[in-house]
Amino acid sequence: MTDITIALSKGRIFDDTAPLLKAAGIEALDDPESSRKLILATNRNNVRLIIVRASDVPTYVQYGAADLGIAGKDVLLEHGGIGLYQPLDLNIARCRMMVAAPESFDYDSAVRKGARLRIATKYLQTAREHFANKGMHVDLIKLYGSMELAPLVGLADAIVDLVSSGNTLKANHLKAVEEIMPISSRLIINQAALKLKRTIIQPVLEAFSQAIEH
Ligand code: PRT
Ligand code: MG
Repeated sequence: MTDITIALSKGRIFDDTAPLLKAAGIEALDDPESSRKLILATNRNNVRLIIVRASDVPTYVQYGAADLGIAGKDVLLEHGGIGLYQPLDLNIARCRMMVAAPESFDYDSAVRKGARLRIATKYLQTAREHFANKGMHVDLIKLYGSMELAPLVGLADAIVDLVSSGNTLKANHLKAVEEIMPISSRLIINQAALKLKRTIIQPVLEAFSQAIEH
């Protein structure tokens, strides 16, 4: 069997990956924004795309349900990367993982005083490691989205979330108080698939590598 399946999420990752796929000679026959199909055929009869939630991409690739995938570093850190080969930073869907708090909150002084902060986030692993490295004791509250709301209604003192333009923070009277790390998306490959399907995967890898903007 020499077919390959590539797992992608729609939205910014699909949009930023389409030019890279095109450079590798791969074009989807349907637009995932308008089509309800979860399996998209491409112009190449040996390549198909599957559309999954961004945070599910590593799972599909880990178990070999997809051979390749594109996932944010934020998602990969939470997943742990088991069974995945991560050969390329694609430098797409870039943003920053930040700690943010209400404009009126004096985060630096709370940290200096050793206050025990409540932090809401969907990125538990990343947040746990960040605050442990700072020697801070925090209570982490797991959320699945709209983290910006949590400090506004007293659920948390601060949040750990992704920021790109900063407009969402501003609209909710929050400010970034600490940068945790820059984030971009990576190509991930199932380790067994790379060995078994190298003749199809290797040219895709090379085309992506040529097409990446540095
Ligand atoms: O949306 P869904 O719940 O399905 O999943 P998702 O949010 O994980 O997926 P998606 O497609 O929104 O994001 C996919 C990947 O894009 C993420 O895993 C990141 O690696 C990357 N990315 C880049 C971002 C952003 N920029 C980003 N700004 N992901 C999310 N955001 C959100 C952020 O969480 C915040 O709520 O956008 C908001 C802030 O944006 P600004 O521009 O107002 O600062
Ligand atoms: Mg989203």
